Amino acid sequence: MAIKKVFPVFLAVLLSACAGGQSVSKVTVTMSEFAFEPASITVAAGQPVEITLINDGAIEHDFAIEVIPAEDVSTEGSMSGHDMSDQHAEFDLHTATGPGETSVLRFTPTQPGTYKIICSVPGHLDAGMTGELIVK
Ligand SMILES: [Cu+2]
Repeated sequence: MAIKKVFPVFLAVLLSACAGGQSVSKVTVTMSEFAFEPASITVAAGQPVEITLINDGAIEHDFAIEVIPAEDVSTEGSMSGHDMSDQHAEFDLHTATGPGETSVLRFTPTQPGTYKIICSVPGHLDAGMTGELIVK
């Protein structure tokens, strides 16, 4: 009897969590030398995403996606004076985080696909600092 009463409530909570729309998908990514953890992130098209980037390393790292259709892009706590001298292109998504610091990247992806995440600090991509954002 107890199960019959509780189950519909549990189901309703699950459904509201998955309903998309205005709910924000929150992800925490830890950066270090030279990796993103987790290296693969899966989010839903049309749903706002908030990625909290924790730099657990001893040097600066960033999180960049060169091309991704996205709306409502904003960052918080991104480093100023970040070295982007290696760059030949602008990034659609980019936030730089100093050692021991945290920054936040918010956006809403609009098209399903697999998008490459890199750390654009010179030398880091070559050292294997890469990941993927999967938009379903
Ligand atoms: Cu890096």
